[in-house]
Amino acid sequence: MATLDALPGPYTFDPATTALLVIDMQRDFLEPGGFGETLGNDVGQLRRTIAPTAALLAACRAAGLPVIHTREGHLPDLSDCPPAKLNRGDPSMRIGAPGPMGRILIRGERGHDIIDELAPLPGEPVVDKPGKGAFYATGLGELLSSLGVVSLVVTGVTTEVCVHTTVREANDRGYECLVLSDCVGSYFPEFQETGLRMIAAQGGIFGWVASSTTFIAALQASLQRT
Ligand code: C5J
Repeated sequence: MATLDALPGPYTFDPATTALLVIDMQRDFLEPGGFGETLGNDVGQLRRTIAPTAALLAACRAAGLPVIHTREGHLPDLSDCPPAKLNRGDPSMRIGAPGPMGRILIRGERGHDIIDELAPLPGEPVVDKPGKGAFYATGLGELLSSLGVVSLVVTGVTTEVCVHTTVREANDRGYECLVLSDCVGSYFPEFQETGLRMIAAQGGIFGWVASSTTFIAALQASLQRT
């Protein structure tokens, strides 16, 4: 077992039953010239998560933790995209419209894929999700059950949208979620701060929050003891 300082209090996990979940580190959200930037967002707010997430991936892979990646996106015929999601925002910038890196949020398009810096290794599951949460309409729950996972270390973008929705879904399903503050990002600094505070509020209503260096130190110390 390992324990680390977190908010709202110590987080204890067993590396043997813990997985890393990396949410939607996709080109369209993170890369200059992608869909997110075209909407007027400052991708620098998300890109600061890349270096700490790369270090975290290396540490989790070395420790043998399962690493699971997700991507938000839809089938080319949009049959898995409800009208309520499709009909949002400027029609020229909607899901399925031609974007700077292919059709926006469509599976198989360049912008939909994960950035090169954090590319999944062969054999690491990539969960394609049509919703904001990673459990909705995916096989993630079954995958985690098959791996015996009870604790989730959650990273990715964006803090207040897909990270939050996934952590809430996971919390309702009984997973103990640790969100790493420097490995999650929002285009909006106030949402980043409040999103993290909301997770740890009220005694950890959705989970725990800590830095990636704190988590990596606890992981490595626990493995040295075994
Ligand atoms: C994610 C979004 N991944 N913000 N999507 O958070 O629309």
